[in-house]
Amino acid sequence: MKGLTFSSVSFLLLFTLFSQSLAVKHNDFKTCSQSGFCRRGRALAERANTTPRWQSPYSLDPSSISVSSSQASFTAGIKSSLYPDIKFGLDVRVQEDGVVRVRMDEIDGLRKRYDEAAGWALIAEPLVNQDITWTVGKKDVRATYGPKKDIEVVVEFQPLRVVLKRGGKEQVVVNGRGLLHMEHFRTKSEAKEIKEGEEAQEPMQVNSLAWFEGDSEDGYWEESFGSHKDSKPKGPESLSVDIEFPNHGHVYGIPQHATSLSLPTTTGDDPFYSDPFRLYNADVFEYLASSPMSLYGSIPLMHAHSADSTVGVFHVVASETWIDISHPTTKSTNTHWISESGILDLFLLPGPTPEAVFKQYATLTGTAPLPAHWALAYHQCRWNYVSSDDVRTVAKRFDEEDMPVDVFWLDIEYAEEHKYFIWDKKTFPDPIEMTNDVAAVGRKMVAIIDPHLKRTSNYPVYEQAKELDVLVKKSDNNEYEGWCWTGSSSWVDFFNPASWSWWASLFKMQEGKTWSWTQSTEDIYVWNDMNEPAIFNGPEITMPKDNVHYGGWEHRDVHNINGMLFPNVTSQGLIARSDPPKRPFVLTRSFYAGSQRFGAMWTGDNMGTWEHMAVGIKMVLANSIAGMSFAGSDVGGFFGNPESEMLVRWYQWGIFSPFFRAHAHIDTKRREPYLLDEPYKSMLRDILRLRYSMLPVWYTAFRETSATGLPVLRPQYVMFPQDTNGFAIDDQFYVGGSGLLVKPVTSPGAKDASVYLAENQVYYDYFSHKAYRGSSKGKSVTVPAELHQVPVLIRGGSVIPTRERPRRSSPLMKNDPFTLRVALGSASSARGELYLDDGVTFSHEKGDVVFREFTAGKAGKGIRISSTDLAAAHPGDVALSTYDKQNDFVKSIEKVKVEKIVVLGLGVKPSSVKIEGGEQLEFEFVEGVAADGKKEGVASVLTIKNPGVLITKDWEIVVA
Ligand code: NBV
Repeated sequence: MKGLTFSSVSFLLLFTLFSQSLAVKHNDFKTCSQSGFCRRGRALAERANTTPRWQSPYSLDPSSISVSSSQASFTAGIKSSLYPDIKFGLDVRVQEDGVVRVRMDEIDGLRKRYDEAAGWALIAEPLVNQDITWTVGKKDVRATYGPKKDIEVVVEFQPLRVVLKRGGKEQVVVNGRGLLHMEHFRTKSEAKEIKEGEEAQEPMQVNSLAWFEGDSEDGYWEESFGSHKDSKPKGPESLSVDIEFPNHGHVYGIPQHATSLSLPTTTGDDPFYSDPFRLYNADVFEYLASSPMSLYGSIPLMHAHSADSTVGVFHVVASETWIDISHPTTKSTNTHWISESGILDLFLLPGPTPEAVFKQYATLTGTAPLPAHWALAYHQCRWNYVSSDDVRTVAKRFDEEDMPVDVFWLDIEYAEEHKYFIWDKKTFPDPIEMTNDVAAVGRKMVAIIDPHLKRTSNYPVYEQAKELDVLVKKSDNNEYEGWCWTGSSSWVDFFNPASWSWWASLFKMQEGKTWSWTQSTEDIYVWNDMNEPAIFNGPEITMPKDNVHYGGWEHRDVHNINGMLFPNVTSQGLIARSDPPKRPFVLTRSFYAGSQRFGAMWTGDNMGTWEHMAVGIKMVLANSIAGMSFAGSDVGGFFGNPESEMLVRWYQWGIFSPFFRAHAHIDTKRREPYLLDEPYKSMLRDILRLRYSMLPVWYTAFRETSATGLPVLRPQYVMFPQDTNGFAIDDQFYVGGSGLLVKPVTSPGAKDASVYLAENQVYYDYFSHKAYRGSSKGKSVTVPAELHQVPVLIRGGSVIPTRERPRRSSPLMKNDPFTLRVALGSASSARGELYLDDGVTFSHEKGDVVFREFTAGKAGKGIRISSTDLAAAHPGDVALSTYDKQNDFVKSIEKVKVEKIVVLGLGVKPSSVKIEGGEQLEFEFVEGVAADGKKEGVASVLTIKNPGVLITKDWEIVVA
C-alpha cells in the first residue's frame, strides 16, 4: 500500500471531525416531541382520544358535488367548521384497477401547497375507471364496483369520512377518528387575531379552535434544533390524517426502518417504540437495530393484512412524515399520518390479496426493470481499494483462490480531492487499463459519485453547474453551501430540468476532455451515496428545510424525493453513453416510492453485529414489499471487524439477498473472503459458488418482478396469506416463485435451525435431500445448520434450474450447461421456470429471450418431465409480444445442454428412462422417501446424467 496522499490526509482530518461530532448519534435526530408539526399532530390525537364527543370539524358540502361528465370521478368542497372562510377541495376517483385516489387541497389559499410528489413517484397519470357511477345521496356519495361488484367506496358528508368496503366489510377508513387536519396557510397577524379572540372563550369548549388545534401556536413560525434555525417562511402547513384498518391485525411496509416486518405499536409502553415511525431521509450514523427512527429512504406505502384480506394505502407525500401505529384489538390497526407539508394524495389499494396489492402498486409506480445479469452476481467493495494496483491484486487473489466475483467497487478515495469523475492520478494513474484488466474476464467496476460538488474553480463539474444555475439555493436565493467529504460544497438541484441532460452527458466518454469521464469505459458503473442528502453541518445531517429548489419549492416540501432524482438522472446518463444502449447499474442509498425504476438500494451503514445481520433480513423484506426488490445490506457489516463465524453466516444470508455486496468501513481490517483461515475460507468459496450456481433462479425471479411487481424475496404472509401463524415471521423467506425457502442463521453457535412450513407439502433439504413434511395447520421443522450449512429447502412441486460449473465471473457461464432439480410435490408433480437473455443490452425488450417452463407429472406408474416454451404463452407481457422462437439470443446459446436432471421423491425405482420417441438414458436411483408418502427421511434421488436435451428446445423425458 502506498503512503498517505494529500487527499487521504485531508479526508482523515475530516473524518475524525465527523465521527467526533457524531459520537452521540441519537441527539442528532429529532424525536417527535422536538418537531413542531409532529407534536401538534400527536397532541391532536391525544385530545381526540380523551374527548368523548370528539368529532372531525371537516365536512363535505353536498351542494358543491360535481360528478365528471364521464361519471368516473367527482369533486366537492370541504369545509372545517372551525375555519368557515377557508376552502378545501376534494377529488375522488376510482382507477381502472379499482384503486381509489382521494385528493384534498386548500383552494384559493394564501399560497400553494406542494402537489408534485405524484409527478415523481407515478409512472403515468392513472387511468380512471369509466364504468363507475357515483350515487349522490343525502348523507354520502357512493359507488360500487369490482368484478364481483363487492367493492364499495363511500364518502360520508358530515363528518367527512372515506370508507373502502369489500363484501360489506370496512377495509380502510379515512378520518374515522377525526384526526384529519390540513393546516391552511395563514399570516402571522391573522393567526394572532384568531388566537386572541379565542382566548376570550372557554379554552376547551367543544368546537372551539383551541379544542381542535390546541391553545398555543406551537412551532408555527420558527423552529430550532441544536444550533440550526428553520425560518419557516410559510408558517404552519402540516397535514394530519388517520387511516384505520378495522379488520386487519398486521401492517407492513413504510420502509425504511430497522424493525420487524410486521410493524409494532408506537403508542404503547415499549420504550423503543415511543415515537411514531418517521419518514425523513437521513444518514443516521451507527443506526439502532430496532427503532422507528428514519433512515436513508422513505416509501409511504403500507400493507394491511388479515387472513381474508390484504389492502394497501399509499400516501404520496414528500415532506417529513411521522406514522403512529396502534392496535385497538389484535384484529384491527389504527394509523395516524402526520406530514409537514403537501396535499393529501392518498391511494387506497383494495387488494384483496398481497399479489393484487403488488400489482396495484406497480401500476402506479412501475416495476424494477430487469437488471444486467452480472449485477446479480457477487460485488466486492470496501472503503477503499486504494490504487489501481490494489484492485488488480484483489482480482488476482480471487482468481488464485478460485472464488467467483463480478464487480470491484471504488469508494470516494479514487477521486482527486473527492471531486467525483476525476481520478486521483497518484493512486489511479491508469484507470482505463485497470478497468480493462478487470473486464478481461467479464468483470465490471463500480465507482462512487456523490451529489456534493466541491466549490472550487478547478472542478469543472461545479463550474458548469454554477454556470447553468442548477445549484440548490438558500432561503435568501443565494447558492447554498454546506460541508461534506469535499469540504465546502454545493448540491445540484435535480428538480431543475436544466440539470438533467447536462448531468447525463457527464457519463459519456468525451474526446478531448481532460476532466470528465474520459478516463472511463463502458465497464464502469455508478454508486450514488449520500443523496438524502447527507450534509455534515446541516440540521439532522441534511439540508436546511428552508432551502429553495426549482419552482420555488422549499426543501421541506420535497426532501424525501430529493434522493431519488440522483439515480434517476445517473441511470439515464449510463443508458445514453453507449450505442446500442446497455442496461445501467446504479446503487442508491436514498430512495422514495418509484425508485425501483432506477436501480438497486442497500441498507446503508450497518454494524458488524448479529443483531444487524438479523435486522438486515427484515429491512430487505420491507423494502421488497414496497417495490425495492433489488435490495441488500453490507455483507459483513459496514462498521467493525466481524469474527470468521459471523462473516460466514453473513455471506450465507448475502447469497440469498437480491443485491449481494460485501462492504466495509475504511477503519476495518481487510476481510475479502480469501483472507480467512481454513475452514472458513473454503466455506466462503462454497457459498459464493452456490450463489453463482443459482443465478438462473435469481434472474428468473427478477424477470417476474420486472413484469408483475411481485417481490423477489417473499415473506411468509405474501406466500401464505391465510396462514395467521406466518404473519409475524420475518426471518425466513422464499426466493421469487422458485420454491426455494431460506432461513439464514443469524446467531452464534447454531447447530440447527427451525424452519416454519405453512402447508401440507413435502420440502427437501437442498443439500442432503432430506424430506420434511409440512402441515396445513403449520408446523416447524428442525434442519441442520452447522456453520458450513445454510438452511435452504426446496418446496415440493418445484423445478430449480442451476449451472454448476465454477467460473471466475458470471459472463463466463454463458455457455455452461444446466442442472434441473425436479422436486416432486405431494401430488408427484412439479413445475419451474427459466428465463435467460443476453443480460446486457435491451434486446430482451424486443423478444430476444429464452423463457422455458419445466413440468413433471404422473404418467402411468412413472412420471413425464418436459420442457416447453413459455414466452409464447405470455401474450400479456409486452416484451414477449414480439417473441420469435428463432431469435438471436436463442441462436447464440442453441448448443447449451441440460447436463443433469435430479428427481427428488420418486416412489419406485424406474425401469427405464428415455427421451419421448427416442433413446434410453443412463440413470442412477438411490432409494428413499417418496414425495407422495408420509415418511420423513432422505428422499429417493433419481439422477439422469447427460440426457442430451437442449435448454432452448422442447423435449419430454419419460420415467417409467
Ligand atoms: O463513501 C464512504 C461511505 C461509504 O463507504 C458507505 O457505504 C456509505 O453508506 N459513505 C457512507 C460515507 C460516510 C460513512 C461514515
